[in-house]
Amino acid sequence: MYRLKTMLALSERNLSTVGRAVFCRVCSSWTGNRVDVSSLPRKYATQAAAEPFLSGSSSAYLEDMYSAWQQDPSSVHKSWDSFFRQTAKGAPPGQAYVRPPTLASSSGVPATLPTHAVTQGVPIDEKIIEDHLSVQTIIRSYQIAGHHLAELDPLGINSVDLQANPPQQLLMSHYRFEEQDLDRVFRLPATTYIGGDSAALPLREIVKRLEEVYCRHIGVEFMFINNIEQTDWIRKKFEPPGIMQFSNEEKRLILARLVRSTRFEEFLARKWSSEKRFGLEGCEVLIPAMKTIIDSCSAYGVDSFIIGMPHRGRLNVLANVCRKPLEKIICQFDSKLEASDEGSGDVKYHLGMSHERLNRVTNKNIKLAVVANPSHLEACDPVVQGKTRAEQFYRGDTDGKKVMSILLHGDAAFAGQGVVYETFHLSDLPAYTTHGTIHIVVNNQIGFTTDPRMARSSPYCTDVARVVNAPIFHVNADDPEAVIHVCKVAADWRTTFGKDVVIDLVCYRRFGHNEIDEPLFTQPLMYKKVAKQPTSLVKYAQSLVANGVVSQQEYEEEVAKYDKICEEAYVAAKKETAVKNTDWLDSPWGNFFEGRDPMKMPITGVSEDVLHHIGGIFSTPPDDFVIHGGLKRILKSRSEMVQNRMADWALGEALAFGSLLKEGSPVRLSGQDVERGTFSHRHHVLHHQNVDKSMYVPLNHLYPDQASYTVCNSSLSEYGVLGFELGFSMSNPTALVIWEAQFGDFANTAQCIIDQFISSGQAKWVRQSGIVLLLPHGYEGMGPEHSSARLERFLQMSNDDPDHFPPETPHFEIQQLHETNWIVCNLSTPANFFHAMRRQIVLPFRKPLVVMTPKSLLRLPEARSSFDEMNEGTMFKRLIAESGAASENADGVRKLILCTGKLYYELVKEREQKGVVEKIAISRIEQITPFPFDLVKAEIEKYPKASLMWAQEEHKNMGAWMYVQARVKTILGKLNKDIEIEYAGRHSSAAAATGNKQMHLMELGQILQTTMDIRSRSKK
Ligand SMILES: Cc1ncc(C[n+]2csc(CCOP(=O)(O)OP(=O)(O)O)c2C)c(N)n1
Ligand SMILES: [Mg+2]
Repeated sequence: MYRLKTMLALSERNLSTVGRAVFCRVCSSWTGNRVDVSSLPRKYATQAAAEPFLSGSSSAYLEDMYSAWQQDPSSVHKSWDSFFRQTAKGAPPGQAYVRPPTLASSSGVPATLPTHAVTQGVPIDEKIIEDHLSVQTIIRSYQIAGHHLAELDPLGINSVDLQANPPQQLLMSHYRFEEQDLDRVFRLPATTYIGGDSAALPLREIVKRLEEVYCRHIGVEFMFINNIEQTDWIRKKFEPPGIMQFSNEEKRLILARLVRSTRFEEFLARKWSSEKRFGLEGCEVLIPAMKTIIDSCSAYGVDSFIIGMPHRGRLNVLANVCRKPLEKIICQFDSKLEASDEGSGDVKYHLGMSHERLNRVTNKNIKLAVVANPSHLEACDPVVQGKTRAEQFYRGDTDGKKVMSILLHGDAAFAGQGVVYETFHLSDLPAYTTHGTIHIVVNNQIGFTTDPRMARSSPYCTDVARVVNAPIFHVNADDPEAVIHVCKVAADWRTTFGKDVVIDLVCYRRFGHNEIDEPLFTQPLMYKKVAKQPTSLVKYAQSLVANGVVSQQEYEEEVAKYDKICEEAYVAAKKETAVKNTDWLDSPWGNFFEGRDPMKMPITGVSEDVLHHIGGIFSTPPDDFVIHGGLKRILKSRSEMVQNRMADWALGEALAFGSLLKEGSPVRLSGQDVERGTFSHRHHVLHHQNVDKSMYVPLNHLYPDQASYTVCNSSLSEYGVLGFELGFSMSNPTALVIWEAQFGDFANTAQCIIDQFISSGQAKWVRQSGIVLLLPHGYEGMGPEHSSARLERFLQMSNDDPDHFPPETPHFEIQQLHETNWIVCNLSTPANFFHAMRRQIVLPFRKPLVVMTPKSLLRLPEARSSFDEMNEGTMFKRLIAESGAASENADGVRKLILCTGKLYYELVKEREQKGVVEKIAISRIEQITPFPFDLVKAEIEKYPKASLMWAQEEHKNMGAWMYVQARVKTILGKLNKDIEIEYAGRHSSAAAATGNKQMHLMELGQILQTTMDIRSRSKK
């Protein structure tokens, strides 16, 4: 017997009481081990024997039997077949039961069932039923909980599920069996495949086979999945005898791949002993594992793999999975080589790449992309998913048969980082699914210096995956064949069900966290054990040599062959004179940039006809489509606006989207409640009031040959969903991809995506993205959390120099856009919003765009735009200059107020009321970054006698004040003007806004009062 681990999970209900000593005697006879009775918890089963037949306690078993019978009556024992038939005919349970045959027949094969009439009322042989229930329960217990006892830790010191003892439900319980019962033959239930061709087996053999399947080097965690077809499928992949057999050729392939993986790390360690590379030592099997997944999925038709992974083993994956030329990797170790192209670069274990190669096993071409990622663990998960989804979308790969993602994780990060959970929750949503991701956890049982016991509260580091019913295959990484088997099953699973699956590679970390760390400081015992541990390559090679699969000489030749490849690459790398950041691009855009003049500022207006056509369809529901009365009114007023050639915010947005769709650019708008719009202003999806799930998206019915529009309410996640949309935007530069926050301040839960990817992605990884962030912003008395989208943070991360006035060339505007890391706007008119959206796509390059979007302006009549501002020849305005009375008599103007966003309308109203329309000019800065130095300068020059003021509704330590002040100072210096810019706005504060409406109004009143005071003169 493999181990003393006979279990009875959740089983007491089916068993009658038997003394614990009997159980222990039985177990020890099976295993040869002595069982200490006193150490067993004293637990007694319920008196199942005393229960009437079919009490509630047997219901789980019965349910299984019943569903198996429903699918195939011959799959259950005849006694059950008969029972269910009788019940179906209406017999009460007590009478439906028919006495079974003698199961422990002398021949060892169960006798066939004698038929009895339902009404005969033959007494029930409860012992036989209970024995069968017990066997069934034993089998089920292994299926449910065998993984807890599997030998997963190659070091044999830790319990990978953090349980020193078998968990509660695996406590050895009470059997009714005596020693001699082990040789009794039991018919196997339909819910197991351990029998192979045998329909019945002796109990001893049943337990032995279950131990082999569930308690050796693979721990299959799957019985929590609430789908019979799927659990049955998994059983078929692990239970049949001999299922895990490999041909000699397959074994040699595993060995060759293990040689590459192991010798690559050894090569790097030899050449750069103290250089950080986050080596894979201790989990070298990762490389054969990934290659197996790719081989299998390639055979199933996948030709594009998008991979996300952390630091550990990344170089090895690039070299041996993606086959990035070795010399390119080696070059990254040469600190003297500078990048010859754009970008500030990143450390070598964060870089991405994209590569096409021939898969030698399937002889098919495949594309492999590893997505660049920051140090922030797991942050790239949703990005990979978005990129994968986008590729599937553009290729029409509606069920993920061509493009798939593989995500690698560390054990500590997988358990600890919330974005893992957020990403899992996207996995089955219609607009976000990638039809199954294969997750591989490099579970080295440590996170930097922290033990699993201190790093997570869940038994396994993989428990998060259970929320989406992903099967989890724990596997001892020192058993390469077991690893390869689960990889094949994982690939089959994805292909069959299109759902996520997790491979938990339980391994160890041979050295410290990085190459200069000393692990003995913190894990002395573990590392003493590691020091004695031969590599899995050595162990596997020895076993293959011993079994005659390869000779020692063949093995050594394989090693020498790869060592030579590394050495040759090393020599070749020495000859390289420069590195190129573009060599490490994860999402190259082919010839997108070709033929585009990077200095051409595009015009964004569209023809009057187009505006009318889109506006008309956008405001008209189809005939016979019953919409809500309130919505009818909204559409009617939209229609009137179109007739009057006016647009409110929602119409301006729709006109932008619609015109891009017409021109062939797909548009995707994703975020919480975006379909209707948080403020009920958008209504991009019309719902039939009488037909369930009948919807109509007007923007998808504009033109027969238009691009497709996707508008999708997301899960309640910012980090996950923004990451996803960023990934989506990376795939195709011709698409407009937009993420909208419910309120702008919620974007800070996605701060990592904003900081690490969006603001700095191009600098670090030469990766462009035209993603748009719509962040509702504005002080309207809604309290601290619904007012500010934290404009100041975006401005602080902008890369333009406050002290540098760029050269005033004809290309000023486009040059600034070309150089900026992103564009930050606070827009005040629908027309400008329309142009900003369109400009994203017609620009000759891509830049992220962050827009502070309005709330009250959505309905403010003054904040509407005429079609004149959107039709041909019009374009985006970085600054909207004063155009009223003040501008007509500039010399008489006493004050120039610069502002941004919705405050403009409040200032204008106040100016009117105070009767100072001719004395105060108000100009709006619409694009804050890159700062319109040239236009602000022109405004200041225009009003030579005016003082200068910045007005904002945010607090002084927030909003655009500090950003604007520094840049206006530069302008004033250039103009030799001896004035300063004054401030009007809320005082500094810790909270973003007051929670008190009265206070809010008071503060606003003070701001307006300060702004309208024309006595001030901003002298230095
Ligand atoms: C979000 C985040 N927090 C903290 C860190 C610092 N850090 C780098 S590696 C590491 C340990 C990771 O452990 P694990 O996920 O098990 O991966 P391993 O290094 O063991 O392969 C930590 C805490 C980080 N990189 N990212
Ligand atoms: Mg770890």
